[in-house]
Amino acid sequence: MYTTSTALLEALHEAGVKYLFANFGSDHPAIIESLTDASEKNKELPKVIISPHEFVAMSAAHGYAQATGDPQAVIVHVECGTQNLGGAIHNAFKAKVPVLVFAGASPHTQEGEMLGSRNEFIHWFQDVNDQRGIMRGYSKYDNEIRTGKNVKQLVFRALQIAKSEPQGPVYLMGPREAMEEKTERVELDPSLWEPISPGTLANEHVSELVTDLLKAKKPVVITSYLGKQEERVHELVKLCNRLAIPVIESVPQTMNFPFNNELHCGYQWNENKQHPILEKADFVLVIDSDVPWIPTKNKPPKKAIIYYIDADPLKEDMPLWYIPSKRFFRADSLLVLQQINKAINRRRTIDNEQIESRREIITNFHRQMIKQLREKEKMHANVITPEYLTASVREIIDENTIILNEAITSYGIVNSHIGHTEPGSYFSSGAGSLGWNGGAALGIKLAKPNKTVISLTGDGCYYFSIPSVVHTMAEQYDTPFLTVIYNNYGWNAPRHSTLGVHPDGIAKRHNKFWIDFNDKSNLAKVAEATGNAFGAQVSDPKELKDVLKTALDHVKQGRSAVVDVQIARI
Ligand SMILES: Cc1ncc(C[n+]2csc(CCOP(=O)(O)OP(=O)(O)O)c2C)c(N)n1
Ligand SMILES: [Mg+2]
Repeated sequence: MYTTSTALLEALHEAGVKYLFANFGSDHPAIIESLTDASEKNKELPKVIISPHEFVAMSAAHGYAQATGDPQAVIVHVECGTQNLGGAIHNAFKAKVPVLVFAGASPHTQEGEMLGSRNEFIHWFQDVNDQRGIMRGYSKYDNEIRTGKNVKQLVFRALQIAKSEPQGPVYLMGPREAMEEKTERVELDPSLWEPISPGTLANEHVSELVTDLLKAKKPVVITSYLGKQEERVHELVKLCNRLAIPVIESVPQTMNFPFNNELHCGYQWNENKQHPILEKADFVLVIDSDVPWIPTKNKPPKKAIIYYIDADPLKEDMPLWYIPSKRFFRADSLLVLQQINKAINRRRTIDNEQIESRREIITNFHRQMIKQLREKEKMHANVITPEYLTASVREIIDENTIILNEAITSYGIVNSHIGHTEPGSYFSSGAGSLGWNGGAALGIKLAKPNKTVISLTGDGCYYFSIPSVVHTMAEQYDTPFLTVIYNNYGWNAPRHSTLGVHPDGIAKRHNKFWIDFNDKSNLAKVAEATGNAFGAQVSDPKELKDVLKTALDHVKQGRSAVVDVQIARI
C-alpha cells in the first residue's frame, strides 16, 4: 500500500519535520491508513500530536519553529479546519514563522467513480469555491495536490519557500480521491531543496554605511527580531561594544541584545513617550524590525541618517509602511553585521576618545534606567502590581528558562523587569492575534524538553489561547509548563486605546469601557480539569512568591501549573 498520503507523510519526514499537529476529519482516511501502516511496520514518520483545536495546533507549530527554526506540519480538516486556524495563521505569517499546513478537500466525485468518492452528507457542505483563498494573504505559497506522482516535490518546494527569508506559513490541500491514489515511491534528495542563500551588502554599501556610522556622534541601533539566530546577537554585541552604540528593542519578538549589557537602553511597545536617546540620534541602524518606532509617539529627529536592513525591506504585505531611511537593504542581518564589523576593523581613523565619552553617557543612562525599574518593582501593601509580579517571576527563574510574553498592557513591564540576557530565552508572538501563548508554550516545551517554559499572559489572552485544549494536550504529550496570568479581570488594552484617541472622552468621564470580565471565574480550574495541572489564585502580595515557587516545583516535577494573579489595572 503506497498512496499520495503515504508519499506526503514520507516527504515531511525526509524534509526533517518531526511533528504533525493534527485535527482529523472525513478528508483524511488515506492519511490515517498510511499512519497506521507505518506504525505497524515500525516505519519512521513524524509523530502525530492530536490537537483538539486547530488554533492550538498552529500556535504549537509556531512556538516550535520559534525555538528551533524548524518548520513543523499542521494537518486540518478541509475548509472548516482551515478557518479554525483563525488568528494563528495571521500570527505565523506576520511573525515570519515557517509552518506547513495541509488540509484535505471535499471529494470531487459523487457516484463512487474513484476511491474516496463522496459517501457522507458533509461532503456537499464542505465543497466551497475557494478553499485556498482562506489562507491567501496569510501564507507565502498555496497549492493543490492533484496526484501522488509529484506530491513530494510539492512538499519540498513548499518547505523551501517556508524556510526562505522572510519565512512564513505555506498551505497545501488535497481532495480525498487524490490523497487515496495509489502511486509509486519517488526518491528525492532533500539537500537540493535548501532555502535560498542569505544576502549580503555590496562593498560600496558597507563602506557608505560604516563611513556614516563612524561620523555619527549619537548613533543608535533598533531591532525587534534579530535574536532569531543566536550568532546575530553576538555579532550585534561585538559591533555595539566596539563603538559604544546604544540599543533599543522595539516590540521585541526574541531576545535581541542582553539586558545586562550597559548599552541596552530599554524596550518600546505602545508607551506614549519619546525615547530620549532616539530623540537625539544622528544615525539609526534599524536591523530586523517591522515597527522600529511609532511616529505619533516616538521617532528619531528629521536630520538623523537611517539605514534599514531586513530580509523584507519593502513590506509588500503591509499596505501602509514607510520610514525615512536613506537606504533599504534586503540582506541577512548576521552577514551584514559581520561585514560591518570587518570593515570597522580595517578603518584606521576611529575617534576612540569620542566613543569612550559616549560609552560613559550611555552607561549612566542604563544605570539610571535600572534604578528606576527597581524602584517600581517594590511590593505594595494591598495590591500586586505587574512590576512586582514580574520581578517575583524573575527571582525564581534560572538561566535554563524560556519566557513567553503575551501580557499585553504589561508587555514592556515583562521585558524590563525580567531583563532577558540569553539568546533564545524569550519569545513574544511577533504579531497581533491573541492567544498564541498556550499553544506556543506547548510547542516550545516539545522542542526544548530540558528547558523550563514559563508563559506570562493577560487574562484575555489566556481565554483566547483555549486553555482547556492547551492543557489536555500538555498532559497527554508530557510538555509541562508554568502559566502566570496577569489578571486584571478584563481587556485593559482597549481601555488604553480609547484613552489614546479620546483622553477626555465620555468613556473616560463615566469610566465605562466595556472591557470587564466575570470576576468570579477561577481560570486555573480549567487547566486543573482538563490537564491535571496545579492551579492557584493569588491576590495577596505577601503570598505571591511562595505560590509561584510551589507552582514552579510542580512544573519541574512534570506537572503543568497555572497561577492566576490578581493585578492592579494600570
Ligand atoms: C484575536 C484578537 N481579538 C481581539 C484583539 C483586540 N485586543 C487587543 S489587546 C486585547 C486585550 C487583551 O486582554 P488581556 O490579555 O487581559 O490583557 P490586558 O489588556 O488586560 O493587559 C484585545 C481584546 C486581538 N488583538 N486579537
Ligand atoms: Mg486583562
